[in-house]
Amino acid sequence: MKVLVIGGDGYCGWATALYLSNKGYEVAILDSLVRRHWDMELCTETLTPIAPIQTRLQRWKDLSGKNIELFVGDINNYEFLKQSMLKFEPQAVVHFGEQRSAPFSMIDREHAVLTQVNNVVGTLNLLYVLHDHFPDCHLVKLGTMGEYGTPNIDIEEGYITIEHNGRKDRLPYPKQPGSYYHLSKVHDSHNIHFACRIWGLRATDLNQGVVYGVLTEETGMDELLINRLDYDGVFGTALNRFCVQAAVGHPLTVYGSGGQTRAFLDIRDTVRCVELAINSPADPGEFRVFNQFTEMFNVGDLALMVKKAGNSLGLNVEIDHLENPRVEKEEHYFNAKNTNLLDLGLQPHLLSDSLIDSLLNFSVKYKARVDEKQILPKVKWKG
Ligand code: NAD
Ligand code: USQ
Repeated sequence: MKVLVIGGDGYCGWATALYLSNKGYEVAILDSLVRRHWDMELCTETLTPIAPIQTRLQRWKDLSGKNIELFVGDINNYEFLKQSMLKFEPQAVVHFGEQRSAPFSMIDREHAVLTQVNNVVGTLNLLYVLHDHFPDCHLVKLGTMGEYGTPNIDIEEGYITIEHNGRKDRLPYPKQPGSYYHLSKVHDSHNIHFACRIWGLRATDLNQGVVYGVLTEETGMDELLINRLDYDGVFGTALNRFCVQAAVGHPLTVYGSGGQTRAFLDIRDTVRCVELAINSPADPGEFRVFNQFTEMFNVGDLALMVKKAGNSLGLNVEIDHLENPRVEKEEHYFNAKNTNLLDLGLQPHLLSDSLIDSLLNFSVKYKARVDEKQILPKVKWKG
């Protein structure tokens, strides 16, 4: 199967492109490389030294004998996107190519606008190319668990059956996202759902939780294939940040009380989930939603797990509770369903088994690259 990975130079996309290529799919990567540009603007770098995309791909070809075609450009440029897709003729498109940081989207008006235009217009362009040229191609789109927010009822997979005044319907699950970034994903979901209903496109929205880890079978084959690992206050995510903080002796930055519960998964499960989704495509006209995560934790408990694992490696790990820069509930109910991917055969990696190998060991190995000035959060949701 021919699979186009949009955003294939990024954290999830790079691991996925190599995994699918290794499995025998014919893979192409399309990426504007804008994420590398945003890192430069923020004066930050991934913990792990990532090679230029062309070098990475050449190394992959030398090692595996497999070619991954590369299209460098922006999906907001419709002509570029259309011509790239006409050349490659994908049967499935996996779309990771968005601005994905909540703090980045909350810096100021410009960053909120950039995030929503980049994400919503890019996805809309993609829907039009699919409609005009590839109506049977399966769109696998990365959404986020954060689309749902933290409602006081169980979170279903995309839809909820509601009885109202004696009538019943299966409706899109209510969305209460917590940043302009998370909102951009809600807007995408609505646009994709509409395109499925009106044009009969087939799509799967993968509402992914927070991803952790840096090691996959393929990215571990050679240092030139290493994946990015963000630890800074803008692009770094909770658990990845905690491990890097533990490695350099910085107190773990739990925001507020730490009772915020989120859904998590290992990057090795991200790549597998994408494969499961493309192998059993949505039907024409179907907008399918999978909640893509394996375990739920609150950030305070995560910090305790990192402290325990860090101490077992001889690190001296302290936990700090910072004033929360975000506006979010710190004590709340959170119970999300995730049976769709398990039913398709996902066998989860558990955090308790991978914390040391996939995260703490990498953090210690590359700790000399850490710029401690980048650790504390600088973006506030209010004022
Ligand atoms: P990333 O920033 O590492 O990668 C995104 C890639 O997309 C980058 O290489 C960037 O250059 C590219 N890109 C962005 N806008 C583009 C555009 N307009 N045209 C072409 N390329 C563009 O992000 P990631 O962590 O790999 O996340 C990938 C996707 O998964 C995102 O959609 C994100 O919302 C979603 N997601 C990520 C996580 C996580 O924890 N990392 C969790 C849930 C969902
Ligand atoms: N948090 C801390 N300390 C930190 C960093 C974060 O306590 O140092 C807390 C945050 O306040 C929040 C939780 O941890 O309550 C998660 O924050 P995060 O930065 O790890 O994740 P988030 O902003 O939600 O975004 C990340 C990805 C995004 C993806 C999302 C999945 O950047 O692309 O969509 O995870 S989810 O959280 O399920 O929406």
